[in-house]
Amino acid sequence: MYQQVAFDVSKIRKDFPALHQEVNGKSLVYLDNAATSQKPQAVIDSILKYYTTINSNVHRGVHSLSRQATEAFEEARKHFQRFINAEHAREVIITKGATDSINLVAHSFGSAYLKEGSEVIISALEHHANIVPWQVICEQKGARLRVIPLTENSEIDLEVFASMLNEKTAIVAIGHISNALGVINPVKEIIRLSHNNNVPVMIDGAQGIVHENVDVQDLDCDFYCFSSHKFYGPMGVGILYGKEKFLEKMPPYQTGGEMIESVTFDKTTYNELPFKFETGTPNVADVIGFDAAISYIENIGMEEIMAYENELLAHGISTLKNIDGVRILADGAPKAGVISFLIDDIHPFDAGTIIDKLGIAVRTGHHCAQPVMDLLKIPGSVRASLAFYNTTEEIDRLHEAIKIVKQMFG
Ligand code: 7TS
Repeated sequence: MYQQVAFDVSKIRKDFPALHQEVNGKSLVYLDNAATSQKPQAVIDSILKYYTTINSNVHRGVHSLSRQATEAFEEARKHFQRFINAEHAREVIITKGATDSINLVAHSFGSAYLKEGSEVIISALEHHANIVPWQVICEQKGARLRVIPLTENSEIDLEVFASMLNEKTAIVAIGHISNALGVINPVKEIIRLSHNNNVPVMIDGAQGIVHENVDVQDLDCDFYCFSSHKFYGPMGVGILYGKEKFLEKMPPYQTGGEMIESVTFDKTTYNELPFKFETGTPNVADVIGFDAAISYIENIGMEEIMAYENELLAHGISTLKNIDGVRILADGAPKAGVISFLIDDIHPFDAGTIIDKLGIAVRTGHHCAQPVMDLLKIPGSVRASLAFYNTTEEIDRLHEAIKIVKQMFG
């Protein structure tokens, strides 16, 4: 459907205006893509175009602008549906982001399906966004939150996981790719094992959608969520895919306008899917911007992106490992997009500060995944997270910066 172009990183970089600036007097090397990605001009243009032309509220106006905005919004939804290969557009709910999507599932699914003594399974690798909502709903319902331990290599221990599934398990909620370590979880196997026990699975795809080809029907996951802003789209928009059979039975998460069919002071009836879960005026401009981001990605091709990113990751790991005293976390585990590391016993924050002075953006700390850092008995790490617009030269700049950090603290 879309014309595929050969992968040409220098040409691609021209599409991202924010990459071409100096930070601290040096040309910027942006390696904090797991926190948020930079945006191609096509996305920025589409938002500008929306606000300068069809801006109006959706799903309610008979006037032309409102109809055009509604059409663009619903076309975007269909595009998201095709991109993840959901069976129906009504299974694609527009949210504010991955965190919002997970809260929706935890609270709405939790209120319909959790009872006293139920169990929810997550893993020790999760981002706080896939821990805290489950903790809260479990507390409210008298349910138990269980955590799959990791192997020595920081991978999910599948054997232990299989033994944890039982008739009390209400749901399994697992990240596709760990943001803190970059480990790719065996989500297909987790889903298979869970379904053998009639347990539904939610995948937190905030990092997964960025680095993997996601087909929700092939995965057979029951829920899959992600954020636009990590996937080259604007902030403030996310997607929750859910199987209709669950979404139909789940109560609304928030209430108000949009999500209703009819309101009287005696009784309110709810709108059909997906609107039952979309309360109030949505972020129309940024949904349209995310639509443009997906078109941009499709134009390059997910396969091409994945192949290039894997080469870059392999180059990064081997380059950084060459430096004496650099320890790469979860080394040897299957990984995508992330190199999380320590330099001697230098505190990650100190290292990050110097690396920033050299014009390189990396993240330091626990990366909102404090439990896995506790498990590894470290305060945090330095994390270089990659996008398809990064280059081997940029990795080499990071290599030089780490050597300078070592000299300064050595
Ligand atoms: N799940 C995972 C796996 C994540 O990496 C993140 C954000 C979230 C959920 C939450 O996404 P949000 O868009 O709702 O904020 N991860 C990071 C990170 O690694 N650095 O900053 C944010």
